[in-house]
Amino acid sequence: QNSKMLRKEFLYGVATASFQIEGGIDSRLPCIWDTFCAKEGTVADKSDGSVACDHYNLWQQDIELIESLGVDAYRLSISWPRVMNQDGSANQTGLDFYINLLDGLNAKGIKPFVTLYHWDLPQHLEDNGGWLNRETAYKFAEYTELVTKALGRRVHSYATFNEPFCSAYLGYEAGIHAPGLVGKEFGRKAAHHILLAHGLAMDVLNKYSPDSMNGIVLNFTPAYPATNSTEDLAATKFADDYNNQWYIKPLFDGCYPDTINLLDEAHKPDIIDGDMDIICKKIDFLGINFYTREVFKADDVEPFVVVPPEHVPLTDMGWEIYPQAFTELLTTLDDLYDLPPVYITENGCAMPDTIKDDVVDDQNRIAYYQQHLNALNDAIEQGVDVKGYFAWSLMDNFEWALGYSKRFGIVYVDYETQQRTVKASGKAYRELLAKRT
Ligand code: GCO
Repeated sequence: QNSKMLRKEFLYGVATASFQIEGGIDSRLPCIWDTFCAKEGTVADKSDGSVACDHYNLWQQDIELIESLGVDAYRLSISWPRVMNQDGSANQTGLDFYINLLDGLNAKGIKPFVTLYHWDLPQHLEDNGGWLNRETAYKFAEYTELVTKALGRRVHSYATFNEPFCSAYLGYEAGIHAPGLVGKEFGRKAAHHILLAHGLAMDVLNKYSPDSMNGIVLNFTPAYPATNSTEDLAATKFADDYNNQWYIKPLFDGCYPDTINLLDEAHKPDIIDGDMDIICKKIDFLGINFYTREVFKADDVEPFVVVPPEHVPLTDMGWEIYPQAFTELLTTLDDLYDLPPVYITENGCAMPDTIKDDVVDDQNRIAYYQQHLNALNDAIEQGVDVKGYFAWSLMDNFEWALGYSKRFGIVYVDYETQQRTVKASGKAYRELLAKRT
């Protein structure tokens, strides 16, 4: 096959996030997810991140695990409350953890892709209003400065944020993620401060880490209409603007989607003169996370409602398996925006895995990956400049509001023993990567 994706230049990796795998909570400040997990009715299995995959202690063997998969890169995130004290000074123990980890990866030739914010806001900042407080954006820039100065040249790529949609909408509007606020008046305001923080941090990254590839990671759930009626098409456009374009348009066009004019005054972000210029900065790469699509229809009360998937293939999350949306997403974004090189920073699925005699035969996950890699290949053949792909996730981990009940890893984790077992999908990934020429 003559696919670009089978050449050595195309980068493959695996991804994780700090709160989902680290544990080691005694050596860091509390974050909003610690607080959220401790509340009644927030996490399906009543679990938390206090141990998770115990990666804080097992990081050396985890580096060997990553190496054994034959990947080129590892995407991880830094826990803000682990590296910065409340007074803004450095927590050297926390920084050393990441320095050792990065040195270990670099020694094996594995490129570190570092995300600065994967949802674990220090609790003391939330107590001060969190992302509803503009001040948090400036704190984020200070944190970025501390990290970039401390980590030096160890990082191949920095992403400011992972999925602003999830932090803003799920955390401050729908209330299903930390900090669990509910209200339409909160989501857009939180989103604006996160995007502002991104822009401020880009300046810091370009100043203190000019040689790394610096950008941001966005998630997209492409919106499809239930029917071709004018009403359903309009509802779907609204949903797409609200969930997807809201987070990318300001980065490239320096404005929010026109849908903003349909929102009540109280629901609009607090934009100060100059903000949109800060947000609309050149980025070296765009990270895109893709899992599924959603179907929408018009409604008498809400601007749009989701039509739950029926009689279609689903993952263990209940998410429709629809790889064609992956291709269409990439070609559409490429048409709409002047994109820099793209990295697929997350793609994967939860499946109801079982382990027997040290074997996890997850043929369903292998099929998901094959379909999505093919869909990605189609987008590349249609001209989208995609340079790499990360499987979510390296290993099973804390799946947020669903706790440990959902397994996304290509490596199985036994949470009793912390034993890691490479699944059939992990072996298939290794074989694919080994075939590259
Ligand atoms: C994400 C998250 C991951 C989730 C994954 C599955 O960025 O959405 O990075 O933390 O575990 O998406 O829901």
